Amino acid sequence: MSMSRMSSDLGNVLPGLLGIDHVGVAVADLETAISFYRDVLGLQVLHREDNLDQQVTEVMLASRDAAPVGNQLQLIMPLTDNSVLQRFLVRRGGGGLHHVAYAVSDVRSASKILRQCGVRVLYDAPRAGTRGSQINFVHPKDTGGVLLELVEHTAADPHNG
Ligand code: V0V
Ligand code: CO
Repeated sequence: MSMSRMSSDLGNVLPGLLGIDHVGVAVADLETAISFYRDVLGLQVLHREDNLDQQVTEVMLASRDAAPVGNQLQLIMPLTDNSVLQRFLVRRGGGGLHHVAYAVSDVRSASKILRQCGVRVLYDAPRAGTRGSQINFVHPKDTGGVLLELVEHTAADPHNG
């Protein structure tokens, strides 16, 4: 699949792409990572949640002065040894940049369009993400080596405007 093919299929734009929502960093020790980003960098912990579907425990942080949407850092730690994240940590020999998440207005339609463009969208239907969002992923081998998350926030989410 060439880039020119992708461009013409999309008209150079993915409808409903709102911007970068968060960057996901995989860590083996959540508390140590929090103490760097909160106590040294000065980010604020906005949210903490266990996602049993993804088998991760996660913390969202942002600068106090950041806009309420986007600009967030997601620290993720595996909940179990069966987690895909645990495989990532073992393979990399420790933590690292795990994914970049893009906010979209409609994760189903974004997934469908990306699939039509020949990229591997991982789930047939969106799954539960942080704070009640709906998420899907594009395989890192189709994006230049970084796992890409699509996230649609729900109306009830205070971080959605
Ligand atoms: C694997 N690879 C990656 C990667 N994970 N490259 C860049 N970024 C990543 N995160 C590379 C790996 O180095 C290998 O490359 C190749 O892909 C296959 O590796 P693997 O260990 O066999 O991995 P797979 O294929 O079993 O799993 C990779 C995928 C998996 C992407 C399919 O991680 C997955 O299903 N991810 C989606 C779910 C997820 O990541 N959840 C955690 C975030 P070489 O060595 O062959 O070249 S949860 C979240 O963000 C939430 C809840 C939220 O925001 O709300
Ligand atoms: Co994420």
